[in-house]
Amino acid sequence: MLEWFAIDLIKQAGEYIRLQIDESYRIERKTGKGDLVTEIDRAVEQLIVDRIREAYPDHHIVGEEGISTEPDDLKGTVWFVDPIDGTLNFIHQKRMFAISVAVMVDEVIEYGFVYDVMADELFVARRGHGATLNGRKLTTIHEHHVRDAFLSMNATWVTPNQQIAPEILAPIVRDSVGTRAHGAASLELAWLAAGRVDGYITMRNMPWDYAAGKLLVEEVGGRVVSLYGEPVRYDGKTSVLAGSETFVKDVVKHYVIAKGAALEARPDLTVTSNESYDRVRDLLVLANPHEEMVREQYETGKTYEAMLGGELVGAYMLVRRNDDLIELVNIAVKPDRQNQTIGQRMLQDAIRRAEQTGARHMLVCTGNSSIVQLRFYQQAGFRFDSVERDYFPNHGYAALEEDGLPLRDRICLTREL
Ligand code: 2AM
Ligand code: CA
Repeated sequence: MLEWFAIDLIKQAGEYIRLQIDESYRIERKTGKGDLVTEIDRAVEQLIVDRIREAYPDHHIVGEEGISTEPDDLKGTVWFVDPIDGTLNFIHQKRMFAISVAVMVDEVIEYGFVYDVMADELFVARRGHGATLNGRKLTTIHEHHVRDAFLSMNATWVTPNQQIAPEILAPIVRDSVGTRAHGAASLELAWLAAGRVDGYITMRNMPWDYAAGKLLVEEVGGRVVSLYGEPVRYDGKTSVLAGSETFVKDVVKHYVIAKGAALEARPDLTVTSNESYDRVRDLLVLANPHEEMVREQYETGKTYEAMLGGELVGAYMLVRRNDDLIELVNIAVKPDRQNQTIGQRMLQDAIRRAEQTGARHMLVCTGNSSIVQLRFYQQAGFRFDSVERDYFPNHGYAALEEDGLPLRDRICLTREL
């Protein structure tokens, strides 16, 4: 069966690495000084890919070194393979690196294997069946807040870097019991599942780094999400925040989203005053399909646009209702840029700008079926204020369903500034 096949395969690959580790091998640089690949990484991936293809010719394989058949989508069975996770450790320390293999069936991870090659520790998770370390069952992890957690995180993320402002994660390092940089994502997640660390944070992982470790953590009651508390993606780079439910909530709420920290998360995101309606028209009508209304709001209010690198990714408007009240309207994020916290950061920006106008309250209205938005506004401190029943059908909006709910009533929320 698949589990035994995978274990046998990983043990064989591990044996090969142990034989090669003291031999000389070629090292190449991939994207940067810390991103290296050796001949061994490639040879191990080749070995694993060959055996999977022989045993399961219809399965897809996504491997870090690209010796694989990358699927167009994640349907069917997909293997995520990192032949050596923690290549820098492999090269320099000759320990603390792992073979990481995950098996996904129809977009759900069913098996996760993380093998610490030099320690000969094999962590196995099967969805719904728990997790083991060398055959011994792992128990449910303990709940920790940041203040009583022992963490694993690379120092990179608290020094100037491309992914996050250092001031966001530095307080977590300061408040925790201790922080260690272990340098192999899959192993750090496996150790979390074994209770050896209480939290793991990184800003840059690929599915082959975390997919196996994520299932290990989940099978012992932990959570693995993005740093902003969103589900991690399997189609590209993501941040990873892992730990007990308590730890994950504590980090997202009190360190990342609190005080508008999310606004700084991408240093290359800027929000500035918009000067041309045509530039933002397509975005604004995503938020409100009634263009005449949008056009009128554009004339009476102020519009802001969000740029990520050179790309226009979002827009919103502020409309003054009276001396005390300012309304946020038509906040929109480009569809392929959604769920990347851009909306959150535009909202923080809007609140800051509204504060500067001297208004005392901020208003925002949305539909009863916009569950995500209702959550999003409440997280930013907005509270329910009023409901206008049947606002949408009465104002000529086309029948629309979101999350299985018909769009009917307009919900307005307010927040003190
Ligand atoms: P690797 O050794 O297989 O490249 C290092 O802190 C951790 O992040 C390791 O698990 C490492 O995996 C991973 N990592 C390093 N550089 C990365 C990159 N550019 N993209 C994704 N993951 C990376
Ligand atoms: Ca690797």
